[in-house]
Amino acid sequence: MFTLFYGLYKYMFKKDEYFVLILGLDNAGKTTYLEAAKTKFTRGYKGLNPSKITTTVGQNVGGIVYGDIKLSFWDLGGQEELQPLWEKYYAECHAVIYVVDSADRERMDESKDAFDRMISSANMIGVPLLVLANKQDIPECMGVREVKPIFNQSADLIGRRDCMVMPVSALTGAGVDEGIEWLAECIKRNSELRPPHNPDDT
Ligand SMILES: Nc1nc2c(ncn2[C@@H]2O[C@H](COP(=O)(O)OP(=O)(O)OP(=O)(O)O)[C@@H](O)[C@H]2O)c(=O)[nH]1
Ligand SMILES: [Mg+2]
Repeated sequence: MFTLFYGLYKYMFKKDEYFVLILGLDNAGKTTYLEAAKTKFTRGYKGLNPSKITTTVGQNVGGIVYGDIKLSFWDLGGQEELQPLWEKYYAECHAVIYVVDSADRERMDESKDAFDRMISSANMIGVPLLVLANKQDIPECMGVREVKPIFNQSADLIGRRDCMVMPVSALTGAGVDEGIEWLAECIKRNSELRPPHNPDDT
C-alpha cells in the first residue's frame, strides 16, 4: 500500500532534476541573468535589485521548475583566477549557459577563448550549449548576427552537441524565456547520455 502511494506521490510531485552551469567572463551578466530567470519562472519572486548584485566569488545557486523538470543553476564567478574552478562542475552538469557581454567588443576574443577551453574538456562531451549574447538593451552592442559567427568558428570543437546563440537582456528579461525553453528541450532529449540527478535513486 505504502509503495502504491509513494509511487503516486513521486509521479505527482517529484521532478527530474538537472544541473545547468552558467559560465562566462566576469561582468558578462551571469548573476543578473540567474535573477531574471528566477523572476520569470517563480511566482511571487521579485528578484534582487540588479544594482545590488556584486561580482561572484565562488558559486551562487538557484533553481526553477520548468514543466515536469527542475533546473538547478550553478552560477560561477567569471574572473580569470576563478575560471580554473569551473572544471570541477563539468562532469556533473547537464547543460551550459554561456553568457557573453555583447557590449564589450574588446573582450570578445577573451570570451571566445574561455568558451573554447570549456568545450574542449573531455567531461563536457555531449552537453547542450546555450550561448547568450547578453546586454541587447545597450544600443551600440553587438547583435546576435555579429556574435553568432564568432562562436560558430568553434564548430569543430562543438561537434554534434546542441548549440544555439540567442540574444538576451538579463536586465530587462527580454529573451530569457526562449532560452530556457530551448535548453529544457535539449536537456530532456539528452537524458539518456546525461540522466537526471535523482537523490532517491542513489
Ligand atoms: N545594460 C545591461 N547591463 C547588464 C545586463 N546584464 C548584466 N548587466 C550589468 O553588468 C554588470 C555585471 O553583471 P553580473 O551579473 O554581476 O555579472 P557576472 O557575469 O555575474 O560577473 P561575475 O560574477 O564577476 O563573474 C552589472 O553592472 C549588471 O547590472 C544587461 O542585460 N544589460
Ligand atoms: Mg556573478
